[in-house]
Amino acid sequence: MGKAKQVLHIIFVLVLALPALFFQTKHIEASTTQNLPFNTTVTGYITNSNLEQTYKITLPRAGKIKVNVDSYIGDIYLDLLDSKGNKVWDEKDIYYGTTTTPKEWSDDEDLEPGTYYIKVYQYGDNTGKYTLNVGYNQANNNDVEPNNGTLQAQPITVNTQNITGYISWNDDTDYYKITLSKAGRISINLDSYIDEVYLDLLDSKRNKVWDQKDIYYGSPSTPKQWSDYVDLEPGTYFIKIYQYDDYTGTYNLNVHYDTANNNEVEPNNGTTQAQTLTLNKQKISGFISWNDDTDFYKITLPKAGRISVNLDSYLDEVYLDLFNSNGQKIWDRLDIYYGSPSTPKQWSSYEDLEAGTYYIKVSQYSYNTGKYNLSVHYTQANNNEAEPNNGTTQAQTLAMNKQKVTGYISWNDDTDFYKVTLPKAGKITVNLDSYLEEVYLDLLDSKGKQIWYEDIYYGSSSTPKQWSNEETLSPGTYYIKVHKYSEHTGKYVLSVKAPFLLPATPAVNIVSTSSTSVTGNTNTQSTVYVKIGSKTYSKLSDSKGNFKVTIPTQKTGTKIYIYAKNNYGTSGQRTVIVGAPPSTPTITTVSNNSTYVSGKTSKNSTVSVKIGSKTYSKSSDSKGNFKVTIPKQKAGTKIYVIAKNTYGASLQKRVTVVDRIPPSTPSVNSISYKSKYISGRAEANSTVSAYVGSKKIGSTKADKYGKYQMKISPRKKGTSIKVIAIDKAGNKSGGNTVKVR
Ligand SMILES: [Ca+2]
Ligand SMILES: [Ca+2]
Ligand SMILES: [Ca+2]
Ligand SMILES: [Ca+2]
Repeated sequence: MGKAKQVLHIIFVLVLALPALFFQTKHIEASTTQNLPFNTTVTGYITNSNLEQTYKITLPRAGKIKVNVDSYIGDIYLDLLDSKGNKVWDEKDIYYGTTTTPKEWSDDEDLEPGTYYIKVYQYGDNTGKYTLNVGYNQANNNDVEPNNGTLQAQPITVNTQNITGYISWNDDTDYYKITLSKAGRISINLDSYIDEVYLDLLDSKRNKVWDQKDIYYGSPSTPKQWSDYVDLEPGTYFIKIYQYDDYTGTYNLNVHYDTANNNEVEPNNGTTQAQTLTLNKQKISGFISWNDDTDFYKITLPKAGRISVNLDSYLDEVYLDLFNSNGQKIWDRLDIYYGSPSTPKQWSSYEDLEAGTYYIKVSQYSYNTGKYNLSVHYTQANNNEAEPNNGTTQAQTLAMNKQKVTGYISWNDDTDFYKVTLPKAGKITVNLDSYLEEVYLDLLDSKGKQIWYEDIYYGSSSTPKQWSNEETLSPGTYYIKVHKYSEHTGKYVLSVKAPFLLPATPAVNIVSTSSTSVTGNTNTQSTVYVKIGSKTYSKLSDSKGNFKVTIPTQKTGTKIYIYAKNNYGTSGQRTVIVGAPPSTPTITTVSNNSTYVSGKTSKNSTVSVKIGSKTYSKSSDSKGNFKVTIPKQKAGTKIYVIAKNTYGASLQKRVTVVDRIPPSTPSVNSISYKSKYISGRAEANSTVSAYVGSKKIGSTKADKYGKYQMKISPRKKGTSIKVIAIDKAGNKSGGNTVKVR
């Protein structure tokens, strides 16, 4: 020991002497305890009279000390004690030192702040010199001790706070507390500079979310960068970091937190807590977490219909169940997988259900957690069948020819019965438009015995299978049974036609503009309807099926629709058009030269030409023109023309045959220069005139025998006299020119 060091030694001994008296442990003796600053080398001697020395070190903050000993002694012991005398190190055995070559020994320890003692003491009877030096590195941790249990747990602000913690010889556990205001995902990130360390995550009741996550391969130079996440409900949680074996050191800790933004209403963990989901409107965002593995939703169908359940799942895998109100499973743990936080699995499935309350259960698959969106689309079936109709006694009566019933086969209704009753034998047709992929239809007799059944397939919700079948049946009651094939559900439209029970399409007599009723024939005791424009007139047919329905008179061309109804439906419809008799014919002049009578009346009418006792007839063409051939008639003959069609006869038209034949050239007896008369023969009753040049010199009327005698003044010999005759109609004969002799 040098002079300076000896002085120091004495000062230390003096300073330490008094407080050292109070130490309770016998291992530390006041006479040999000295303060040892860090990074200061002190030399000590073990002799048979000085068997041990104690050094005191003080750590202002937690950190790592490194104890270095160069021992020139064959063997010595070294202990490290805390301020209470607990042995951090017990009997570190430093051997193989010699007086010439020291044993270079060192060891380190992570320690909390405080006072510690290093005790060097004799082993056996070995004596000699040693040097001691203690290095110190602050851990620079910012965790707040004590934090050794949930009650002391240090709060961490998620997303912002970075903790540097420290596991040391005398602090093996650190607790941190996080508070989640909403459900969400936390990621715990730990950079561990420790060889190996444990991490637990606890809920507020100290249930272990994570148990002994073992984080290893850390080192003071290269931390292990570890991270893990978990989905949690709102609440307080504890992170516990604690020692593995005797490994110590620092770590960095932070917690990242993303709220799930779920809008479900917890607790919703069973049917009684089930959250009501509004059909077609509500999109629920739900969350399956470590501490919530089940969500129940309740839906209510006011009427039978189809629900589509849509789930966007951000979970790797999740279960979905559908129950009815009795707890029966409609869907049993449908397994929805391939979801991920970045790309949800877009899943959908549908079911046809009767009216009622149902439950959807979303539940955890294995340890998968995360978010999902749930919505339910609902379309009413709009079926008009009368449930219950599940057997012959409940069978719904189906009105043949009239009724189309829309029925529905659903998960909870697999059978519908319908009843028809035939008053007489005949052929019926059963028609089914099936929107089901496949369905059975049975025809049963009055005792419920099957007559036939049919497997009707290839229907779809968009395009129904249009099926029909005919059967001739004797009078009686029959049942039609529509029932489920396998698991197929959906809508159908059923009708039964029995045309033989309908009234015949009425036979209708013509209706003219003068008609005040529509008459005809159909089945007996049927109500006959006459529809004109927006008005309908009706009357029951009589015991022979004849009917007479009073109507106001109608204009020509008016369309009238006639049909009959009875208890089994409506007959076919007859259409008649109101017609009128032809118009009074117009006639082109008929002469004694004519070989026909022509003119115009209404189209397609029969034109009759009556002359004396004879009648000649012909149809008018499509424009109403007609031409009826007749024998030539004498002028003055009366002709009667009338036109007829199905609606009646026109007024009669009378025409008189006109004269169009000129008289023959009159004969002229010889005329002398003394003659005072010209005579001859001409057409009976014609007017005979004589001309000299253009001058009329006389005129007379032939008698009924054709004789005429005309008074003239005598004319000179050689004078040319022209004689002509003109009949009553003004027809002129040729001229007869004679010379006066
Ligand atoms: Ca602690
Ligand atoms: Ca939930
Ligand atoms: Ca039904
Ligand atoms: Ca039914």
